[in-house]
Amino acid sequence: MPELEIIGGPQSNFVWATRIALAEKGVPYKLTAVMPHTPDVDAIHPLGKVPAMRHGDFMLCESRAIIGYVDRAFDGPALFPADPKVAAKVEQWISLVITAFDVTGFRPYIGGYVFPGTPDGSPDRARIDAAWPKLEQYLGVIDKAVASGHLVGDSFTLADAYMFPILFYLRRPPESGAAIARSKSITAYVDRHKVRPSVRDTIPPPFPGRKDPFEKVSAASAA
Ligand SMILES: N[C@@H](CCC(=O)N[C@@H](CS)C(=O)NCC(=O)O)C(=O)O
Repeated sequence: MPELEIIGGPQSNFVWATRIALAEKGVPYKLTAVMPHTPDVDAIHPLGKVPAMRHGDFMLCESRAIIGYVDRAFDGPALFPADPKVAAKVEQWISLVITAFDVTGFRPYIGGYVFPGTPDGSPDRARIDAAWPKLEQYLGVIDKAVASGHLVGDSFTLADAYMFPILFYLRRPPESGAAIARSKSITAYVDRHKVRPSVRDTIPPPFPGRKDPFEKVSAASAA
C-alpha cells in the first residue's frame, strides 16, 4: 500500500477534522503542512483549498470525500455507525458544519482576527462585526445540540470531529469566548473531547512565524 499523504496546514479546522478521523481509523499518513493556494494544493483542489490528499497516484480533495475514501480503502474501525438513522444524523451535522456553521459564521468571524488583511495587522472590525450576529445565533443552536456531550447518540462520531475544532478555536476571541463561557454546554463539550486521544494528539501548533492575535485577550482573562 503506498503512503497516504494529507496536504494542508494542521491549523485548518478541516485538516484537523480529517486528522481526527484518520487517528480514529488508526491509519498512518504523512502531513504536508502547506497553506491553501500553494502548488501542492492547487495541483489537486480546483479551488486551492485544504485538505487535499495523495495516495499513490490517486489524488482527492474535500475533507468528507477524503475521510470516506480512507474509511473504505483502509483496515480499521468503521468511521460511520452501521445504523442507517444514526449514520444519517452524523452526515446531517457534518453537512451543517461544512455548509453553514463554518462558511457563514466561523470563517468570516475568525478570519477577521487571524487573517485581517489590515495594513497594521489589527483585527478587521467591519468583517468581525458583520459576521458575529450569525455566529452568535449558531452558537445558540450548537449549545443545545451538544447538551448531551455528543452531537449524535452517546459516543464520539465524525460529527464531533467536525464540530470540535471550530468550538476549540472560538473560545479565544472576545465575543465568541464570552458567549461560550455563558453557554450551558459548550465548555463541557470541549473539555470532554479535547482529551480524547485522536483529538489531543492532533491539536495544532500555533501558525509558524505569526503573532498570536488573541495574546492580549488571553492575558486579560488570565489576570
Ligand atoms: N468543504 C471543504 C472546505 C475546505 C476549506 O474551506 N478549507 C480552508 C482552510 S480551513 C481553505 O482552504 N480556505 C482557503 C480558501 O477558501 O480559499 C472541505 O470540507 O474540505
